[in-house]
Amino acid sequence: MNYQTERCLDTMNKLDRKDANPLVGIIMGSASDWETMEHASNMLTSLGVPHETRIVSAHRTPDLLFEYASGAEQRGIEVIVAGAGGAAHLPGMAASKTVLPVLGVPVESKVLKGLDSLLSIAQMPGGIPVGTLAIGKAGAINAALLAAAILGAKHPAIREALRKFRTEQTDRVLAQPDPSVSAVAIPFQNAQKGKRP
Ligand code: RP5
Repeated sequence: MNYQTERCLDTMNKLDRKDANPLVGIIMGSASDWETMEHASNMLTSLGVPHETRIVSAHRTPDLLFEYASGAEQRGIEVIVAGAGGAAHLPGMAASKTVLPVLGVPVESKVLKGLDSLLSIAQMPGGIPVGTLAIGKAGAINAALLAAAILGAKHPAIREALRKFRTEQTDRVLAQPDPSVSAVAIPFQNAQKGKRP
């Protein structure tokens, strides 16, 4: 392990979240990606999927990226979720160093609104796949759900947690079939609190 990798691992051990025996590794290129990637972490938590979250940058800590991706399988990680923005090489480079499934989340960049991230992640050359999700929060949530679906083939409890999530989601929609009811109800509640509708 070289000096750069050692220093990053040392810092991360102090800062990062890690469940016991994580099955999913959520990595992201920068702390600024957390606003997006926390939605993946929250969804995995609500499904009871043990996971870890780490900053691993393809550009700023390339040696750490190689170390993380090549060692993930041996540590018991079964799916990697990688979020990055701009020239988003992290998911593709991670995928090139492991045979684990890698799910890429394009983070919404300031200048190009995440279109750059999306194309960087989706347009992998044949031979190294990255499962690419939507830009931003929706993509982060769906990456967690897709990771759970993959894990569900081997872990029955995760499959059942996913089934329960889907049932509850459907029930919530069916319980509120008329949008005009909630559209009226919300301004009314605000009026009760003295707010303008
Ligand atoms: C990428 O560059 C990161 O994934 C992030 O989305 C983007 C900007 O990073 P910061 O300049 O905010 O650290 O590597």
